[in-house]
Amino acid sequence: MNDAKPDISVIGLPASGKTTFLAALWHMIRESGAVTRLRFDKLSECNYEHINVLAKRWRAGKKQQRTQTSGYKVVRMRLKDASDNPFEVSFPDMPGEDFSRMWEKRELDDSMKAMLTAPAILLLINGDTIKFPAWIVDHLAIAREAGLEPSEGEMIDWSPNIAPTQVQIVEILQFLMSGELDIGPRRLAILISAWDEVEEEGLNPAELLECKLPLLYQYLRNSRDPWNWHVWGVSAQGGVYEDQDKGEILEETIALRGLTRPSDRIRVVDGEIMSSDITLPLNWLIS
Ligand SMILES: Nc1nc2c(ncn2[C@@H]2O[C@H](COP(=O)(O)OP(=O)(O)OP(=O)(O)O)[C@@H](O)[C@H]2O)c(=O)[nH]1
Ligand SMILES: [Mg+2]
Repeated sequence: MNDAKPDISVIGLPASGKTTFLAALWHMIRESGAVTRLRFDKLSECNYEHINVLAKRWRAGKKQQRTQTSGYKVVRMRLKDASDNPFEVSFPDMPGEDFSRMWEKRELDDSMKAMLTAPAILLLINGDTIKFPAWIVDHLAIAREAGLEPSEGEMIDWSPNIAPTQVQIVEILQFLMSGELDIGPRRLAILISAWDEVEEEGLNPAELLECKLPLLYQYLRNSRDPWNWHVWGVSAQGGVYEDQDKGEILEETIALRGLTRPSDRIRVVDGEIMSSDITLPLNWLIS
């Protein structure tokens, strides 16, 4: 893997929407006639075949497959802004579990170190699957309801992956601001993904962050670490995609597939402003 430092790194917990975001971005910056703030320059590391397969799946309205360790591919993409200044975005298209493990165990190799010391970070949080704080007794109650009653005397151990989403994320952000990863103030774009699933709650992205992830919101608002941050809601699919591997057929996906321009599925929400330009948060990160 390339050990040079990218300008922006894209990170997120398991199933946070990393691969879907990459697929939608790749499609949109190459769709003829699509209007985007940033334009494609070149791929600096990646095989086209891998990324084209992701975009093809996205266009067909199929869920991305979970990224497997064996399928781990780094994608480094060069984009350019309106003044033709190029910059590099790194998408370690790796399973989110690898990120989780890295933070749980604090183990980093050199290429990960280079990636995580990028001056700008794009962090994806799946708005549809936020894990709220819960007591072990609640986990027990849920297990019982599902008919998975633990046997007498069996203990449910705490493990980092049952921690609430916001606890894991604050931990990750603190990790990025400590020790050898501490490079001083940096920019952070928080993207609440699967926005189509949460928008009916009537909150804008910042309000959702405050209501559903209050610990994260307070950590950022109180400038506990020097993040220059902003939050967007992003729907990289525009709605629910069928899980065709399970034979699912959904009206919602059929409607999305019917749009003349696939990039019209995309929605990027900044406060009360809506756009379909998926490059806007990346543009903010480099501006
Ligand atoms: N409704 C909706 N679901 C989305 C959207 N973006 C992603 N998802 C769903 O979120 C889930 C995870 O998306 P992925 O892109 O595979 O996430 P990932 O971070 O690459 O996951 P791993 O590689 O497994 O760590 C999938 O079921 C997607 O269909 C969206 O815009 N809308
Ligand atoms: Mg993935």
